[in-house]
This record gives sequence, structure tokens and C-alpha cells, in this order.
Amino acid sequence: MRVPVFFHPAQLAFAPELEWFGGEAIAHPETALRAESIVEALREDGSFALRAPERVPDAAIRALHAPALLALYDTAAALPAGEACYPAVFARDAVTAPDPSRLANAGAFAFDTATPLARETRDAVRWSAACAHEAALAVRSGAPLAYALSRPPGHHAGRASFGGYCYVNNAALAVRALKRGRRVAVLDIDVHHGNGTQALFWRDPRVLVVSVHEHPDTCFPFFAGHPSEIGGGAGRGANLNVTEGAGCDGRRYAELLDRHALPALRAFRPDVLVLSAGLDTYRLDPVGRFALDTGDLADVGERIGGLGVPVVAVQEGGYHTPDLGINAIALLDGIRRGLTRAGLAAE
Ligand code: OKP
Ligand code: ZN
Repeated sequence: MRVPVFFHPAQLAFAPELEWFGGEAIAHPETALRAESIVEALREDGSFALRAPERVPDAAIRALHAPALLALYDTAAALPAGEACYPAVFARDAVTAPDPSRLANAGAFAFDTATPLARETRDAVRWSAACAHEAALAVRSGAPLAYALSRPPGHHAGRASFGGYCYVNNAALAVRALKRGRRVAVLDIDVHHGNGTQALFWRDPRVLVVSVHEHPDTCFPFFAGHPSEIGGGAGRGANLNVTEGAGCDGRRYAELLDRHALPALRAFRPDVLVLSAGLDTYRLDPVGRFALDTGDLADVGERIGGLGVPVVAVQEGGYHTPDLGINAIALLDGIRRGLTRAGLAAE
């Protein structure tokens, strides 16, 4: 089976230059080149069917995100070329509603200074979301595996919040496209906790969210991702955070999957899995501090495919550009092998 892959060139037009972190400006790790290098590797490989997605319906995005957040992206679309807005004022105790027609109010929606707004942001994130939406539709129509080359990433974006290079929650959009009549589980293997996804399904007992990541005591996003966060209200018990310290290698990671993440997923008996497929657990990643190698990522994929549940893989982080292509292929091939072994004709 050729794995359907969704990507749109308009995702490349947004290219933030800088990230502000801890009072310093660094070159922004979330580059357009990330996606380009994955596209190139998948093309060369030949076992992937690359396509541009259809436009994602506005209603699908509006079901997920607050109107004011989307209005803020519209406001940013009127910025002059080359200008970027970095939120710097975070009015946490404001007594009036933030005004999304004023970029000076962006700090009411942002939770960091790493995630700028520019005129190209809105369209790029819409197409990034469209990839996830379309990959979900492909799996809904029977594909055992589909891959959304989403960029910018999405798992940190909440209903009315953006941050961690994320603006629209692509994986959550895929969940919503699949949810009717199906049990959907999310597995987030990005090295950072998917706080946006966790928040969006916090009270939802019908969507299990599992995230494996570096512990928030030492890693972005710092304020969420602790093992004590298990969901709220009716959703209590439908959220699982599995954490490890910096330096976690492939062996230890496999243990975390086998002992914690996979048993929880199996017990939930999902009809479909949305995989937040971050590649920043890689040993050379400049942002993450885990130590998986390319073979480990293939092994992670095989374990996930071994669940025997169709997978919508949505790209999240991963910043060591030279190896992103081989790592994406390792993960996807691993999933394909695992699915085949589990009896889903994926190869
Ligand atoms: C986004 B995703 C780096 C500081 C951390 C924010 C990290 C966002 C990660 N020097 N900056 O989950 O890959
Ligand atoms: Zn990450």
C-alpha cells in the first residue's frame, strides 16, 4: 500500500526568523525547510502518494477554536510583509475582553514569546490543518495509515491559545473529523507535552489522550504534562501523561510504551489512532533532549502499528532538519510493518 501523504506548498510561505526564549533571540527552529526535506525524502522513497489537501471547512476549525483566536490570525494577515508580532504583554488579570483586532492584545491568547504572528501565518496554519483533516478523511475511507505533513505544528494550541510554534491544533482537528461513531485515541510522541490537545479533550471520556514526553519540570511547556493530570469531570481517567528525564534512550522509551502508553491504549479499544508524530525525541535534535536514534523511531512505529488500529499520523516537532526525512520514513515504515503484523493490510 502506498501511504497517502498530505502537504500544501502554501505551508512554506510562513517562515519566522526568530524565537525569543529566556530573553534571547535564537534562529527559529520551526523552519519551512523542515517540511521541504521530508517531502523530498518521501518523494524519493516512492512508497508514499503525495497529494495536496482540499481546503479545510471553516466550520471544522471553528468547532475547535475560539472566534477571537481566529480573528487574531485575520488581524495578523494584514501586517506588512516582513513584519512579525511577538507577544510581549500578557494581561492575565484584564477585566475587559481582549480585542483580537489589535495585535497589541495578542498576549491574551499567547502563552510564550516563541510563536510569532506574520501576514502568512493564517494561510499556512490553515493548510497545515487541512493536511490533518484530509489524512483523517483518508483513514475514515479505509486507509490503514495516512500521514499529514503538517507544518506549523499544532499540539500546543488550545481552544483560545497559541504557543510552542502551534496556532491551530491539527491533531485535534483530525480527532473531530473521526469522532462520530468511533472511539478515537491520541498518542503524542513529540518530546514536548501536547498541552493543547490535553486541554481540548480534558473532559471528554470518548477521546483518550496519551502523551509521552520529557517531564515538564525540566522541559517546555513547563506548566502542563505531569503524570497527575488525568482528565477532569466525565473525562477523568481519559488522559495519561508518561514522563522521563532528559537523556531517555530507545530502550527506556520502548519500556515507557510497553508498560504505560500501549496498555492504556489497548484497554481503551480505539477504532482509530491519531498519532502526534513529533520527531524531536531524536538524539541530535537541537530542541529536544531525548536520545532515540533512527532505528529506535522505526521500532516505536512498529510498536504503535502493532496495536492493529488504523493510524492518522500528524507531523508535530522535529528540528534536526538533515535527518527529518529518514526519521519520518523510519517511523512510518515501522507503523506500516506493525499494522501488517497485526493483520491490517498496510504493506
Ligand atoms: C514545539 B513542539 C528552545 C526553547 C523552547 C519552545 C519549544 C516548542 C516546541 N530553545 N522553545 O512541541 O515541538
Ligand atoms: Zn516538540
